Amino acid sequence: MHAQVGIIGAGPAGLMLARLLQLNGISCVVLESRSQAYVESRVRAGLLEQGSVDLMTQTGLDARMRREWMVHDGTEYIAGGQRAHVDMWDLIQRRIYIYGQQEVVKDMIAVNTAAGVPVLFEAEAREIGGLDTDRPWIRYLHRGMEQTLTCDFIAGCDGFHGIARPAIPDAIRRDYVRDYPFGWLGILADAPPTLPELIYCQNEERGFALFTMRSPKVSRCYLQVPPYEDEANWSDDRIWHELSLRLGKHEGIALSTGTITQKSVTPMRSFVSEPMRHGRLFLAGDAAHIVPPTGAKGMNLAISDVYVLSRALTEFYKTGATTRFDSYTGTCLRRVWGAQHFSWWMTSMMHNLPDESAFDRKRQLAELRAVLGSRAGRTFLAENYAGLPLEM
Ligand code: RFL
Ligand code: PHB
Repeated sequence: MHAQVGIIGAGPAGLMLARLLQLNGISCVVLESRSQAYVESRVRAGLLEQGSVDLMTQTGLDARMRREWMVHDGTEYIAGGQRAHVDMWDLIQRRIYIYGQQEVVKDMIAVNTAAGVPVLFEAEAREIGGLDTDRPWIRYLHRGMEQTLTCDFIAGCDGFHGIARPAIPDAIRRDYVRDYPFGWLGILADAPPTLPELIYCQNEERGFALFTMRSPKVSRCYLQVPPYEDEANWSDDRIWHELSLRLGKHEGIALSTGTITQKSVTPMRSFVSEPMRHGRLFLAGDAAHIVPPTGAKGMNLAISDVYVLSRALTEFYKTGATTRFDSYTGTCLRRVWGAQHFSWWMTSMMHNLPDESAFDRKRQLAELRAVLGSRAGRTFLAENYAGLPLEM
């Protein structure tokens, strides 16, 4: 089989790239190791920035999203027992959108398949090669049979554990890593959101909690826990009790509880690998970088990477120009490092470190008060949270 672009991975990066290429008349094949049912039910991110929403709109991926999303003009913070509201609309005239990643993925699969883009599920890429030639290839296993896809370019959209990044020789690749001494226990519950807006809580004694949602009837909540905590240690009662303690008592806020339908623990990591291009291989999304979820940037970065990549590929097929290939790493990494800084900053400001001194705890609280208590601080937070432009 041959396609102009071979895409490994049917997450937000691979599927958005497939859509952008198809709209520009470039042929591609998407190889996904998991089943369609699995990728469509994997619970992950929930927050879309304006830039991601705009791109989904321009590419005709917005019909169901517009019916089901929850539009947020502001976000609530609780720190040191005090509430603060960051009104993004008032500060920067931008907002954020809640629409689950698995819904984004479902819509992208439906639209791509309806347009005739081959998305092969249970097709695991095993090896890639020919990256320095004009005929790179992907060897993959589909329905028990080993097959080869030849292409002009390979897009490694295969997430953090994929095979694309390790195909860049160690001598060329540089990884920047920071692991955090905590993780997030995330739950989905049949419970209306506690507030219509997201609540980020920093509790001096007990740590971080986040109250978000998926619909008017479904809450998504997160608790800071040790990094490799076993979710089996967390009974439903213990989760609700802990969420209630971290939230604290505030007028007009009553914790909304219900049946927990899903729980899982995610370790937290900041990671960047460069370069994002090697010969005819391009990395995009989690394959090249990971951010801790506190800033809600991962899915949005995946979408902005492939926007940049689609422009480079479109220009190449239209004019033969390769300048955008050469600038791909630099263009993406400017935005990635901006998001890395913001995600690290939010994470370190909102979580309790296990070995933190009493001084550090007080300093952290003072920082939160300084940021949330000044219009300049809230504006900085809002600008980064609501998202930087797609291409910087
Ligand atoms: P994905 O979604 O991991 O997709 C990669 C796909 O590649 C497949 N694959 C292979 N296929 C074929 N052959 C192989 N050899 C393969 N190896 C892997 C995998 O099966 C998979 O389907 O990466 P992508 O597309 O780069 O998208 C990245 C996002 O998924 C990720 O950054 C976000 O989920 C991060 N994230 C958040 N991002 C946001 O923008 N907003 C949020 O609110 C937000 N919250 C979160 C998050 C991530 C979380 N977890 C669980 C990590 C909250 C959490 C708890
Ligand atoms: C989510 O809705 O899952 C979500 C929202 C904001 C975050 C992380 C996750 O910072």
